Parts: sequence; C-alpha cells; structure tokens
Amino acid sequence: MESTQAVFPERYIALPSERKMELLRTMIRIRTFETKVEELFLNKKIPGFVHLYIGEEAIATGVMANLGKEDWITSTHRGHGHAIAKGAQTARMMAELFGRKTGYCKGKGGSMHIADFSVGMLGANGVVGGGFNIAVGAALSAQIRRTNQVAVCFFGDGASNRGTFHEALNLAAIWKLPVLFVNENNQYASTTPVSYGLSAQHVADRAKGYGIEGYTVDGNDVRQVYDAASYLIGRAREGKGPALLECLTYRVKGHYVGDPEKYRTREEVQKMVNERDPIKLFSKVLMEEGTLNDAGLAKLYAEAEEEILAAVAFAESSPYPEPEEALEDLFSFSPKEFPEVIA
Ligand SMILES: Cc1ncc(C[n+]2csc(CCOP(=O)(O)OP(=O)(O)O)c2C)c(N)n1
Ligand SMILES: [Mg+2]
Repeated sequence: MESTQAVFPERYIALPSERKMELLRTMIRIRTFETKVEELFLNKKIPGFVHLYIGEEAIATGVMANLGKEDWITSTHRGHGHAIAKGAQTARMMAELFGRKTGYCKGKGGSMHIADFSVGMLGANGVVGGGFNIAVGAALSAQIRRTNQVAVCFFGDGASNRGTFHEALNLAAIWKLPVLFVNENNQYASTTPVSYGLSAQHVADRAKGYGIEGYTVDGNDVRQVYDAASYLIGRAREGKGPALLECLTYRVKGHYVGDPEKYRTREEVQKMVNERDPIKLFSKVLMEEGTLNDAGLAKLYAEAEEEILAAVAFAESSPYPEPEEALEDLFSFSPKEFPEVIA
C-alpha cells in the first residue's frame, strides 16, 4: 500500500497520552465487537447479513476523535465501527443484530439500519452511496441555522462510482457546505478490485472535478487519519467548505460473513494482516512513545471483551418484537399529524 506524504499540521503528536490511549481503546472496542459478531453469525445467532469493519478501525477512530456529539455522520452497510466511534451503545447495537426489541430499530432493522440520532449517527445504509445526500442535507441545515456543526459522510471506493457521489460533491462545493467526504478505499467493492472499478488512480483525484480539495492518506495509520481529519473538519467548521479525504485501507474479512472470497488469494489477505493491521501498528507506536506497555494493552482488550460480552448477554436476554409491531415506526411522522407536509 502506498502512503502519501503528510501535508497536514501534525496535531496527533501534541495530544495528551490519555487521548492517544483513547484512540487505541476505540479501535480495540470496534475490533472486539466485530470479532464477536463474526463468531455469533457463524453460529447462526444473528440473522440477515453482516459486513465487518475489521482492519479499517483507524479510519472511524481517527475521524471521530475530531467530532462532537452535535456533529453528524452518515455511514454505510459496513457501519458498526462508525457507530461505536461516534458513541453509540454496543448493547443496543448487539440487540439490533439479534433482532430484539431493545435494539436501535426495535429489532426490525438489523446491521444496515443502525442509527442513533442522540449522538449524531444518522444511520448505516443498505443502499450503497445512500449517505451522500443525507450528509449534504445535514450540512445544509447547519449552514442555514448558522451553527458550527459539521457532517461527515463515510463511503466506500465502490460508492464513489455512484451518481449520488457526484451530485453531492457538486452541491456541497457550490454552496460551500460544512461536510467532509471520507472515502474508505479498502481495495474492493464486493468482488470488484479497485484497480478495475475505479476510473481514476485515486478516489481523491475526483475532488478536482468539483473544485474542492482531495487528499489521500494511509487509512491504517490512525495518526495520519487524525491529522487530516482535524485539519479538514476545522476548515469546514470555519465556513471554508467541503473536502474529500481518501483513506487507503484493506478489507481483511470477506465482503460479508460467509463470502467465499474467490476473487483474491489467501496470501494477499495474510500479508495485509501480518504487515498492515492498524491496531498492531498503533500499539507499536504507543509502546515506542512510552505511552503503552504489555499490561496496558492486555487491560484494554480485557475491558473491551467484558463490555462486548455484556452486550451479548443484554441482547440474548431481550425479547423479540411482537408480530403486531411489524408495521409500527415505518414513517418518521404520521401524515394525519402533519397534513401540510403531504398537501
Ligand atoms: C445501490 C446499490 N447497489 C448495489 C448494492 C449491492 N452492494 C452492497 S455492498 C456493495 C459494494 C460496496 O463497495 P464499497 O462501496 O467499496 O464498500 P465496501 O463494501 O468495500 O466497504 C454492493 C455493490 C447495494 N447495496 N446498493
Ligand atoms: Mg470497498
């Protein structure tokens, strides 16, 4: 994987050690959640489809460390990591995956519909490229209301080939909206390698077509993601408009749990796991800095394991929704209550 030269002010380095440890903690919490979800899915405890974020944790973590609860994000079908890093509760997420009433969508949405408006997580999305226009709308609302909120739209390399990408970038650019488009270039869109599916060399190159800035960073290095996001989110907050940040990463697991993965070799995957694991890379950095030791690392894993086991216990002990509830909560408002909306 190529990594581009840092062009951003180096803010990671100035963070206090608690904040650096917090970055690692978030990455480990996401990894532990996802590892458990994979196991549960293979044991047929979780229905539907799940897409894992393993190997991509540095992106959600590095970006979200620059956002507050009042800021918004839109997510993808691979959204667990975004939700966790934005502050969603793992117990309610797990309950949703289990299809239980205590889940974020009362057990009726599953993995690809997890949302938590109370922390600014506007939703995972089963529609590839479905988040672009939601993020642009959120950013427009911030601009109109003159708040200093920012919206971040996470999307894949495959999603950058959708029409919604292009219309969203254009509108955000001409109206100078406070939105950051964060591309997670994990080298594949389902079975299609980016070397085949992308017309440009980099997703970031496409920014030029809309007159905005585009950058490529190593998405497996949380420090690079943090610095880039800090700068670009800061600019958006100051009214300087949108930008496109491409984070190069690698999807370590199949497209979905159960993917036969006929489109790549085991050797390719193993090399990335061995050499480019974002958690291993960052743990090493923190150890070299003297911020972390083996006991500290083991403690982070133990705490995450405890949290996720508690989430599973919560999910398993929660009831399923009743069949009579199937048609409830389908609309965000009742047309009877707001006749002017449908007039
Ligand atoms: C509009 C639309 N087209 C196709 C699909 C089927 N689909 C689900 S995920 C996916 C690939 C997405 O690739 P990418 O955007 O790179 O995200 P990644 O899975 O790599 O995170 C496709 C084609 C879909 N869900 N929605
Ligand atoms: Mg992809």
